[in-house]
Amino acid sequence: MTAQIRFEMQARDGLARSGVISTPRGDIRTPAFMPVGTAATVKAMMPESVRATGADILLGNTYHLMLRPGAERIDRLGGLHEFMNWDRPILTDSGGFQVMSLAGLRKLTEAGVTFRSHIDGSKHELTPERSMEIQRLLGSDIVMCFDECPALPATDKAVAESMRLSMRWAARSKDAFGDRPGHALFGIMQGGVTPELREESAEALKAIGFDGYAVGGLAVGEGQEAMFGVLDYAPGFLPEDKPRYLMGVGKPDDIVGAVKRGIDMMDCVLPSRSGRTGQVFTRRGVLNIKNARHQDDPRPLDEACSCPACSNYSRAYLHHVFRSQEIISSMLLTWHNLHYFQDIMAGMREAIAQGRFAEWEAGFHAGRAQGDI
Ligand code: PRF
Ligand code: ZN
Repeated sequence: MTAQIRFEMQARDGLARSGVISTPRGDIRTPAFMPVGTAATVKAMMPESVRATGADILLGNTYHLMLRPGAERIDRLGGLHEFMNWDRPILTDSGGFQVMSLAGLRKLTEAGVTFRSHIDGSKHELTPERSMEIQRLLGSDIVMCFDECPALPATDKAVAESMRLSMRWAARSKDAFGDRPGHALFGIMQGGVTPELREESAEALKAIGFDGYAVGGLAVGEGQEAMFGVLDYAPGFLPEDKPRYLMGVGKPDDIVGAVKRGIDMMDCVLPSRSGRTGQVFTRRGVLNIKNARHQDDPRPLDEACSCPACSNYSRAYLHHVFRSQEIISSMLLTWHNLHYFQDIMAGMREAIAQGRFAEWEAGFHAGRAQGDI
């Protein structure tokens, strides 16, 4: 067992990087995609199945788990890994972002945020100190700073004030986190789509000093072009030798574009959520299994995919169970989507290691341009 969390960069190709984050609970191969296990489950998947898709790490949520079943309860039951039967690394988000998108009646002050639960309307408070405590009770391996993520578009003044508040909260998060060997604390850069604010935020985080650095505040309605615009410069403000995590991204082409620009980690509900709504990601693009054109189709979702859904079931069957609202539909489609996302990550890691990322990327886009899926 390694006592500390370390990032070893093994290869670079252009701005893309590949490496390994080693933790006491196992290695995280980067670039890494983290499936979202919001409520102590990746919906419709057993943890061993999530592992079989190729995931090294899951994401959990402070906001959801503090409300139900409660962080102190999870601690009493042995921590989140034991509770949900996932013994590999877990990264937890800090709660502020979910409060802003899900909770009712929010009140933001210098101290933190008070809000009402989206589940039962009960009143709660989150501060940097309480978020660090909850993430410690959960037993999170990679803890995120408590931050505020403004919805875009917003005025420069509003984005600047919000970013500076997040930087003060980052300093408080670091103080409250303390010294915890084997656990990492990541800072979160904010600053919207304004280069000066992104740079100021990065400088503030570097002065505090973190084990890794997230790019927050993107994929909040600005569109891919604006997001890539920020990713063209923002990773360059961050230390070379620490992992860089793009929060809440994204579609396959967002992920590929982010890795190309120097991002090492990502998370998104897209593959799992889409699995439950019938949206399927394949090497040739997106299809919706609900569509009647699949009802007589004996082919798999993706000829080149080795997941159980593609190995053992036809599109016709998957169409049928989706239309019949059978639970196996969510299970198989989620499995396929997660497997495909992990295949993309594995493909990029290998290509970066071999110095042929550009070729791999051209193949990725060419496959999607074929149409007729
Ligand atoms: N901050 C936190 N979590 C997040 C984000 C953020 O900015 C985003 C933005 N896409 C997703 N999740 N703490
Ligand atoms: Zn598949």
